[in-house]
Amino acid sequence: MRRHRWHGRLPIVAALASLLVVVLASGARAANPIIDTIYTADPAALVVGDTMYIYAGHDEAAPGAGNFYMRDWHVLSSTDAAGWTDNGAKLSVADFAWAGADAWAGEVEPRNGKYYWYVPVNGNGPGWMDIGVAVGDTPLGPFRDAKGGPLISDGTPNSSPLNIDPTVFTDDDGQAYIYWGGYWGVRAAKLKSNMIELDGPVITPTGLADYWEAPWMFKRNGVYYMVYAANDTNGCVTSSSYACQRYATASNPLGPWTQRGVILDRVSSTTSHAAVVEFKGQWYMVYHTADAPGGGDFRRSVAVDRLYFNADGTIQKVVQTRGGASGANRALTATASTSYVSPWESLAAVNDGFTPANSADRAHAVYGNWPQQGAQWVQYDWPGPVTLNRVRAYWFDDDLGIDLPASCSVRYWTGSAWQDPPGAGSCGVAGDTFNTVTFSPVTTTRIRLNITARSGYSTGLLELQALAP
Ligand code: FUB
Repeated sequence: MRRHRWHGRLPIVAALASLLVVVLASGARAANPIIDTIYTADPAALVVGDTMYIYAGHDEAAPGAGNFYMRDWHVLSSTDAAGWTDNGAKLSVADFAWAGADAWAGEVEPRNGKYYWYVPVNGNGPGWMDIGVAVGDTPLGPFRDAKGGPLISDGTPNSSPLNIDPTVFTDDDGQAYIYWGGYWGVRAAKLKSNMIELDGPVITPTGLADYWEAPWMFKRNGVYYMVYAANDTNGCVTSSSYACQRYATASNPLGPWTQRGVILDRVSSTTSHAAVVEFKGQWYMVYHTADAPGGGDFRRSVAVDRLYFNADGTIQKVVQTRGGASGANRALTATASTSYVSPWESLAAVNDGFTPANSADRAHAVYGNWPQQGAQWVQYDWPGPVTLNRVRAYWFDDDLGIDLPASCSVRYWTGSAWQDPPGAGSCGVAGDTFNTVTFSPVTTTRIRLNITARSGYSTGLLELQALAP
């Protein structure tokens, strides 16, 4: 515990003591879907340094619309695969002078310090979808058309019945490959080292059984993996309006492939589109669903879940989590409010998913209520019911006017009143650690942490978790 007796800012107390301000902060996103401020789809993942980027389509269809309305692509990023930032639209159909609509599923491949973004778009030429390529100097661009026309179109010999969904993979020897195609028509070709021209003929790879669309290629332990959307009724889906994700393996980047099974069951949207990526020693599947509020088949949202390999290199089926996995920190999807936050501090700090090193850790923003004293509170609200059985508080202590509290208690909203959670243990006030309050599970839309300050001090929090059973 830190002790401090500095009161230099206390004269302001009188001026501010009467303030009881409710401040709203939107929670960082980590539970699925990872972003709900816009609808996102067709994710492709790329790890650069300590950041995972997701290059996602942007669904803008009106509620109830029966078609895609997609004009640009957004880049999402995270340094922990839990809290995600939408960096905005970084490429749009308008960046391709020869295209007119349909910003469908793309993928970014790094090469020679540049980032090549392969995207299907409705070209203004004959046929429907073409594949173009943009280039940028950083993972966030800015990106520009790298070619001035399609890389692949209906005029490309042996092209797919629908030229969509490119995935680009660069092997250890530097040879890059592009796979793509829809309407059951998967195709593959080598790319020249300039990354904007095909190198040799388009082939029709074999063994990708029940392939429908959305290929994603990667390599692990010398084995080539292809994940793709299938819509067969032989173990994939019961209605071919939907899709699952199957995967296949090969010992050569152009196949032949051996289909290995389903690794993502049907999602809530009719389409299914996935990427698989290793990030900071863990493997993830990034995919889309219709799970966001107001979502649908043309208003999809990107989700991220863990993916596990067996010892023999086969892949376990991904467990789709909604609103967070069991034991997940539901605070990440809550809206926080408080009795008071100092104007220079941040209420959003309490549910940004940060794990502090100690109670004085200012590596992230912090919540503090100086110069308020006495009773204060921090509350979480959810748009729908969540089930919780633990709350964990990491107290902030700045060795100045903010100290560890004298006491605290957790309460939950029954729908008409605040109540103690059944069997709630004591509310700890230790520094440099998470203080856990455990109780029998409650299903609620609100919880509140009541805080009583030590005499002469204010209080603060670095993180306040609310955990699912
Ligand atoms: O988003 C438009 C299309 O839906 C994509 O290109 C397909 O993979 C499917 O997700």
